[in-house]
Amino acid sequence: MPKPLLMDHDGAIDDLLSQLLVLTMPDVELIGVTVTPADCYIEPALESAYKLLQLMGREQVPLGRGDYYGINAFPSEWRARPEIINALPLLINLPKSPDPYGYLSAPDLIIRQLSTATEKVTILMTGPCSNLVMALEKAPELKAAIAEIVWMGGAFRTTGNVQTFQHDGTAEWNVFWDPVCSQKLFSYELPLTLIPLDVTNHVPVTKKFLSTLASQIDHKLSNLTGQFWALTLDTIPSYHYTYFMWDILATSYLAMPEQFMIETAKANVSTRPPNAGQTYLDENGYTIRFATDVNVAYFYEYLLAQFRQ
Ligand code: AGV
Ligand code: CA
Repeated sequence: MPKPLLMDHDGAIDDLLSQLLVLTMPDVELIGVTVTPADCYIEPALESAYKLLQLMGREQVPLGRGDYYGINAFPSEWRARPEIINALPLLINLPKSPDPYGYLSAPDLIIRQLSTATEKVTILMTGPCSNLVMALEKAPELKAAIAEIVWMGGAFRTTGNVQTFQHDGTAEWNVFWDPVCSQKLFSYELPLTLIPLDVTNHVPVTKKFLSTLASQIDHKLSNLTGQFWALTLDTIPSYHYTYFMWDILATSYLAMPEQFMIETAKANVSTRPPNAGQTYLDENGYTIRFATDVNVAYFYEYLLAQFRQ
């Protein structure tokens, strides 16, 4: 029996690649996708999410629209990328997407899917966690319906990737966007596994990987994902602008948990400047799990195999 999965993403290129990867997994039954307007503008991102469902013949999977805008906004240049995705040759001519304002709000879709599920649901989040936290604030009893939460977020024993005013650089963006909801999520002490920068730093998007992916371009998904990834290389080649397989690594955890090194720890989230959104180890904090390492070669091979469709 495939395990039921709710996914919340925030429309960046690796979020969309992650949605596609989920749709290739035989052991996962996607029961809903909600989109957070964080690393995207919501209308084109909902269209991208719908187009990927169409491409895989899964347009019956319900989408939910995030209406809450976090505390610390993402840079606009990052948010605008789904417009380009929607114009790619494999996506532009798909039948028209629904009106983005016709969707249920994201927390309401999460509540509906959790309350009607017949077994415990796994939740994958590849953007900020606000939609889930708002759903659980409204319906706290649904915490019992969650099997595990897998979240790309945080930075524990490494520097963060936020570089902005009134900030010391210790936070990771998904946590920084809404430090208050992030701290609430930690405080629930649900089975929460973080895939933080500590482990995603091991998996950059490399030309070597893209070159191997291109050698199997006769497979439709290798063709499409190769184009997605090429769009991420338009950035300045310095640490803070290297594109990593952030969300894709978190998504792969669903299929290959045994390839990760996981640590259980007590931790907390700062909600104030100069380190708002920093996730830090703290004996008096909350119990969480986070990945510290992964079998890198296995991970890249896994992606190449999944996209040979
Ligand atoms: O901090 C990583 C998160 C991931 O969920 N996002 C990108 C991934 O979707 C924010 C981010 C950090 N650096 C970025 C980001 C960059 N250079 N471009 C776009 N987004
Ligand atoms: Ca993301």
